[in-house]
Amino acid sequence: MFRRTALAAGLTALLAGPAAAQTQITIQHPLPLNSHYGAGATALKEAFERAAGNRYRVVIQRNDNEREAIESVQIGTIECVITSTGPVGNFVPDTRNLDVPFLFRDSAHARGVLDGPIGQELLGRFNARGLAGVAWMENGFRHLTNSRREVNNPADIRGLKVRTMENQVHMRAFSTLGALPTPMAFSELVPALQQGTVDGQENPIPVIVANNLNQVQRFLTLTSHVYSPAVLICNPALLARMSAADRAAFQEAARAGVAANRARVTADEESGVEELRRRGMTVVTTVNTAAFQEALAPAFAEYERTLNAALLRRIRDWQPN
Ligand code: EAX
Repeated sequence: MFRRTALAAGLTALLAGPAAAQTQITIQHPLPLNSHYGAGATALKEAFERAAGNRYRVVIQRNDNEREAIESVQIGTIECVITSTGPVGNFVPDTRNLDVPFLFRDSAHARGVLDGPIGQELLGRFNARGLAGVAWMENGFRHLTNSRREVNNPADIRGLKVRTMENQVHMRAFSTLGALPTPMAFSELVPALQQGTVDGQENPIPVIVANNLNQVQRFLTLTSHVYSPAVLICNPALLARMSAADRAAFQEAARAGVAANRARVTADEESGVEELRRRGMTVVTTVNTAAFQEALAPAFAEYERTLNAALLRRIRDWQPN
């Protein structure tokens, strides 16, 4: 009996011909799956696997060292990464313009700029660096936390050891405010806060909530000092190997990922502050933004000299249609 079934199964496989090879696409990102990056990656996975009829399998992995993950995409050991622009300026310098504090008025301004010609132009700059910029996702507006004292105005930041991303624009801003910026990968952040190597850090509410940074930080000030874009970057060879139809389906799936990511950021920003208060953080909600902008004047002058002043003006002048 078994012999006949085995034979039958063998014959069917033979007649069906070789099983359609499934291509695996690994997407890494630095946050828990239950996060705004996880939401984006999952929506992309579901949409693309559905569109590509299982010829592709998207695998989502956590790697909380964004720079390392970008390097892996560049050499092709993984296919894609969702990363903040934190370390991206080290690969694609033009993206540093997006990291200027107080550049974006609000999320609508940022999303509008990134979804428009400026955003597309900047994505085009990745090719020259052996990377493919696929879509702009979102991390959110960054806020300052620390374990030493309440921060109500720029003077309160003086002398604080603040972890920044590996980002020269952000480091320049914090040193201008009199803080001691310490650049490090996200993977090193929590141990550094626990050991007191640094007093504080800055991140969007969705990141602070998803990583329980309230466990290692006591004070939160809603500085909204900089908008933090995220970007889906892939290995160019992956896209080149795809058929035109699959590439279009992948781009469409990336758009679904962007929508899910941004919706999650909006939801986390709406509920996150109360959640962090509930978890015991002391939250300063009213911040004298003009005082921070004034204190950053020397840094702004330097950005106008060292970054792309014309691009910064185009971004500031952007208005919805
Ligand atoms: O992209 O490193 C950071 O603080 C980033 O905001 C985090 O990795 C999410």
